[in-house]
Amino acid sequence: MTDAQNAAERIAALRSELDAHNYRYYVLDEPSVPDAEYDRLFRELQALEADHPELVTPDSPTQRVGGAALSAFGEVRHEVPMLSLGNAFEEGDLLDFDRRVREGLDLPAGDLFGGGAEIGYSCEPKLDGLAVSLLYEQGRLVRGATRGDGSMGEDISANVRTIRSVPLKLQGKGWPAVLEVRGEVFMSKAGFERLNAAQAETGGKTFANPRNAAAGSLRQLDPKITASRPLEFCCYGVGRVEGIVFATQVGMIEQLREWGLPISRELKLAKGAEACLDYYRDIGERRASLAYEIDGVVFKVNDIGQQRELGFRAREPRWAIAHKFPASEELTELLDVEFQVGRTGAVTPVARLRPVKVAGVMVANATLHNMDEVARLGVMIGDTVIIRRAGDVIPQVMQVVTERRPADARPVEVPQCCPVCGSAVERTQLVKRSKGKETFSEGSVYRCVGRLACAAQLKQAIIHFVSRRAMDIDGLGDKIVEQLVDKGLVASPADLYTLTYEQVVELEGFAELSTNNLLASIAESRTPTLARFIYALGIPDVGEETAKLLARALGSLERIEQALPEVLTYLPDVGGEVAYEIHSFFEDAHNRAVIEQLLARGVELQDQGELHAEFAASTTLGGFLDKLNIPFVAATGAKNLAERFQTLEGVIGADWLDLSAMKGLNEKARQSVREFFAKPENAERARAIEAQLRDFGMHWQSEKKVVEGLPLAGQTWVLTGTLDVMSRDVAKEKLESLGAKVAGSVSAKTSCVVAGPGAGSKLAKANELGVKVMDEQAFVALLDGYGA
Ligand code: 9MJ
Repeated sequence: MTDAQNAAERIAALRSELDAHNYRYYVLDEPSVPDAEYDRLFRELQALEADHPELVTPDSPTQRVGGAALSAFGEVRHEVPMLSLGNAFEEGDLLDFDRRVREGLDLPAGDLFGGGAEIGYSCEPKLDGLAVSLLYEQGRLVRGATRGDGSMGEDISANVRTIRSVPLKLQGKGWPAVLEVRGEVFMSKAGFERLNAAQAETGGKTFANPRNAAAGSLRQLDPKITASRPLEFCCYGVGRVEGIVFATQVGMIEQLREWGLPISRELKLAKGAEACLDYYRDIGERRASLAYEIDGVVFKVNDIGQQRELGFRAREPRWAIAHKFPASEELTELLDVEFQVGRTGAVTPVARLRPVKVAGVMVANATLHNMDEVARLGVMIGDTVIIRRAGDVIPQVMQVVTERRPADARPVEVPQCCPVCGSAVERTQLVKRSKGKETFSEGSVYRCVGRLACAAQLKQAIIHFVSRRAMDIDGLGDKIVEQLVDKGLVASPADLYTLTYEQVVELEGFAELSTNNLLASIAESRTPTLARFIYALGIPDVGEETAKLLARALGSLERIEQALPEVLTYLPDVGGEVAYEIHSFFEDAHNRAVIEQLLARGVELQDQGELHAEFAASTTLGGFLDKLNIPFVAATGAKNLAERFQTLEGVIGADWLDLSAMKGLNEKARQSVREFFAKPENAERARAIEAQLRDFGMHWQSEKKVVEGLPLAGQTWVLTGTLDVMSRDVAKEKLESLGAKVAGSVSAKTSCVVAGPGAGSKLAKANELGVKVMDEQAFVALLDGYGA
């Protein structure tokens, strides 16, 4: 075989493998290989095509990147018009629609028992994006077009080709010679956030919402810009089709999925209008946790014969309807901006609005997050603003209608003194520690420095301290905490334990029985677990999970109090910032005094003692040296140092000759190592960290056993829900054997979430952040693939 024949075969094999991975990723939602493997195959294909340009075809996965920019879009005529949908806003509108459908089909309206003919409807969420048409001829994508006015649209072929979930070539078999697919191009909430953050950083245009971002990205004359935007596609119907007839709507969509087109995961068949309403309510409840924005749900008569019989009215099908969620954006006036003081002293701006009904709820306040957000919005008091209420979240100020700004609009200013206690308000500093240096920049948060001397912070601290998941003191509601603080009976959480009968019975709403009950539940709270106690302290950035982790890993309050920040960062999921928060909380004399008082007043921690140090797998000397942030010494340099000198003392004691004789460390780094350890405080600090790690039971591994080179090295996985085939512990072990870290919570840095049945908030979070999710079956297949 010639070289060219070899190349052609390999190219074909790579293309079909990449197509198959794409299909599993975008359509089946079951990634089969890690991104790194996909990228490797992709680069191999790119290299081969570069060597053999004659073998490049337009449907190759490499050809999505976008060609030359256009000066204008061409026009496209939709031979089958792209229709819009009629709307239902209330349940009654949907019942009317169902009645019209049954009348149109000459079906009985139902008997006395509510029976009669029930229509089957396909149900899907209504995506808030842009309708597009994709034309496939002989299974190849030949054209993409916008809806335009329904008869004439714009040719956006070059742009749709850049969307990874749009197949350039249909999969499987049996597709008709001509197939026009219709669906929505949209941007996930996570993709939108990422895009806006990147745009803000580079000084580009930011978008008000995912729909605008999707529209702005798709209607780009330069397809390279479109290619850089996180657009997605979901199909929900067909236009021109030659050589095949579909029997049902759901069957048709499922067939499209088999041909490689992404469809909604929420597609369902419902029998009758009541079942449609159940679907509407269910999706409505889950709306906030969906990964993308929707503005309602769409119902379509499932039987395509019946669709034909019903036909059209003006530009709307009689067989489909969009049931919209109540509008969730409104215009109102920003009357004032007040500043609230939170538990950690953060002084945050809150918008006071002229009350307005949004999605059925009166809204008078909205969050403004912080002063950076105020600046980003450019909002002034007196402005007309757009506010949005999404799901259950606090209403947000989305945008300012600057054209309506009154002449007397005033800027928003941070108070210099705390509005509650009068202490100074300081702007927080962001500290970045890197390579031995600390750099400071201004944070977006302002803080009241009054701490527990500030009534607002004290009240919030106590409300948190007594809450169910913390010390769990029953009968101490917010109003009572307020009274206790305002009357000066409680000036710190420790004072709860010296409250007397006489003091409590005097409070508003208290009598003998309720007083005794409250005092009993305070007494009962004296024996918390270590984890609850740590959580109750309200350390900034330490939630329940981190508190549990600290308690489990270090086993005693004393060890947690003494842990050095560098040591804390060895715990899974504890980053530098959190570690410094924990450390500085316990360094603070006032905090220590409160803890001592709590212990002196009878709080007795349970389950102390055991150390279960859950240190990350890669505790090597190289990793340790890397954490010291020696200037100019990167991870590989640190590893080489460790290999050469074997112990920390060896590195500290290395002289100039030893260092110059070593490979894998450049001149600058060598110099820097010497200078670093020449300072006694650095050497002492390194020794102290190492000693504490040993004290805490860290097992040191030899340099050879590092995870680098393992297939999942550098990745963080999260397991959630129940797993059937193996226990979580086994799954964790297997992942770790492949080099992955297994974490307890989902963040933007999570590589993949394995979700079994019953998965809840972690799955929702993953969807919200656009983190990859796989079920157990796909996970087992992946492990099999690696022989784990
Ligand atoms: C959206 N936007 O999700 C239709 N749509 O059907 C769904 N739009 C539609 N169907 C016919 N799911 C015209 C528009």
